Amino acid sequence: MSSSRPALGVGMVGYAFMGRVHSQAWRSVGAFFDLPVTPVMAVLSGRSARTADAAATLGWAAVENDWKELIRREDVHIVDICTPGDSHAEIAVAALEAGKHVLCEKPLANTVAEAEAMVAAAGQAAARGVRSMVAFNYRRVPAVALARQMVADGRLGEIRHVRAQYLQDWITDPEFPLVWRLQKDKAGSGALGDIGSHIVDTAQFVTGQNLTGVSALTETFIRERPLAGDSAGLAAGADGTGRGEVTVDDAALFIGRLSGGGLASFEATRFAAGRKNALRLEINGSLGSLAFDFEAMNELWFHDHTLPAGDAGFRRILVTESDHPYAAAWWPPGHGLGYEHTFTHEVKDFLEALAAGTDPTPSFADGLRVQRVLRAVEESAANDSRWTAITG
Ligand code: SOE
Repeated sequence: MSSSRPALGVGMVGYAFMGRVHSQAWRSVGAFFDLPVTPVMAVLSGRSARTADAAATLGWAAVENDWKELIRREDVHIVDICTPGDSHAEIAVAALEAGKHVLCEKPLANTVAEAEAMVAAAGQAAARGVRSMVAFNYRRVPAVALARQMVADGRLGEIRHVRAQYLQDWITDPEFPLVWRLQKDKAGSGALGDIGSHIVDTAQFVTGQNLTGVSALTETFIRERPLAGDSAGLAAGADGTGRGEVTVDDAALFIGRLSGGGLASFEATRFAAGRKNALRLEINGSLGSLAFDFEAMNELWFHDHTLPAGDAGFRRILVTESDHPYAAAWWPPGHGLGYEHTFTHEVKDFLEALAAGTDPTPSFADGLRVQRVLRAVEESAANDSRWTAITG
């Protein structure tokens, strides 16, 4: 569809879960969206001997074993960072300084200090026309984008409550191995950073408001786990060589205030047995309410409180009509989208911003804002849930 447009070479670092889903997005985006540029899957970087196989399977033309070499390449214009959080800052700052646009997985970094360095590098790069974006993909679920539009259009009136949950169950079994997502030095935090970061970003995105302070509880239910043979991802097998300490939270609960005066509650856990990827959001405003659950991601529920009580109820909007966000590019009404499409939408919006010379969102500054909430949650939880303002 977009083959006669200028080409932009993509270099991706990391090829586990996020690398696979980003590859799918880069592969398919030009087939469904009429883009102003053509992304070229130029090079994949990974440290292990499996990188070449991964590149062949996922559709990357070349391989580098050192990400620094990937950044140096002239055929790479965009660096897509799909590694654990401990390397985000180093790779992103180096890429931006080398004049490469950067798409970076979430959470932006493992600490506020790293995120601040990334924002500073992004600011300097932007002055040279080099752009950056953090990959909070759930903003690009059509139903979530529609929810934001409805709030912005005033359909909910004044926002009083936000109830956000991200519920998974993949580490409920105490014998599930100690993968990198359970190690603080690699992941920064546990459920809090991995999935709590998503609900903080989604809540702030949909309401257009920021959290100003929090009071929090965190817990680690299983403190030791079998060492992981290969800590590649969610399904890694244990290698039977002993046990190691879980150094992150298993669950985080917090309440907060929104800049517009509303109250918000958040729950992030990987111990909600039976819940697989339940990113849920309910918003109550003076004129109505919205409810969303990613496990039924093509649906948005709306209660219009201006209607006569007898008629109002909650009505289901099937977010697959051609006038819904992103939907027209895909299938006929009612046929629905999945998890991977959110990443396709993400790279589509990213590429359009690059072509237009505008700053894509969410920006690194948005990622830093989320990082400050995560830090406040950890500080509050470490201090008997003391109220902790979000500063900076
Ligand atoms: C694991 O909890 C995980 O893959 C997250 O890392 C992703 O960000 C989320 O989209 C799904 O769950």
